[in-house]
Amino acid sequence: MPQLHYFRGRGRAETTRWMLAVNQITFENIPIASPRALAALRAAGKLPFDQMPLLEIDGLNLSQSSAMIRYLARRGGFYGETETDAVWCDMIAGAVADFVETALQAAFQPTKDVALAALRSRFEKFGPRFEARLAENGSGFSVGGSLTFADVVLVEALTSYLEWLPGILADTPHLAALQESVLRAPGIVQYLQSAQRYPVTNTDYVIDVAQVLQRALPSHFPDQNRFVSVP
Ligand SMILES: N[C@@H](CCC(=O)N[C@@H](CS)C(=O)NCC(=O)O)C(=O)O
Repeated sequence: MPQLHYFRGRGRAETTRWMLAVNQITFENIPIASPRALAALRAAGKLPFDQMPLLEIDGLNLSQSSAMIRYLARRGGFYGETETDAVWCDMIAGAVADFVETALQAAFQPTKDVALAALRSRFEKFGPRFEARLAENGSGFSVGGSLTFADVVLVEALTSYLEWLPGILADTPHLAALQESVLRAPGIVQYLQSAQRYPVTNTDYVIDVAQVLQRALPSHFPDQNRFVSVP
């Protein structure tokens, strides 16, 4: 069974989980919960760039979430029909990577207001562009006439935004419709209801990451260097 090695949370592994789900591939989350577990993973020689997530699938050790989602897109036929579709998928997925970064960082911000302001501003930049793309494409999907990985990662990102800013899709009906349709897609429905779906990222996750990586916490935390290893 494919194994996904990562911290105990969504983070940079979450797009891969959604792509495994939409491919209806059963997988196992392997939580890396201590510096020792991370050291063992590093020692196993499976991390080409010394980073997580790691996806073990089809006899491959995949690094870089952008490569994982594309591998799974090709594997499952979620990369569009033509070269033009494929490059649109890549463009949209690239924009989504820029867009979702603010959501990935939200729990690391000093206050909820700071996080919300950053999310609002990022949505104001990208939301209308994604909406326009959907309107122009006209099929209900962002590329071609069927679901692609661009839609999956876009809805994964929107789902995170909505957890912080419910109602943010009120003025973007095409995005709201895409959101609904992807959340109903076979595989995604089951994944989101499963124990493999980690809860909304919060400060426990921020602490967990610092503890595993033995690095400093964000500066607003008390005793911010509590996990930093002293050589
Ligand atoms: N672009 C990479 C980023 C990977 C990354 O930054 N991983 C972090 C955890 S989220 C990591 O392993 N950091 C430890 C290190 O770089 O030593 C991806 O999307 O997979």
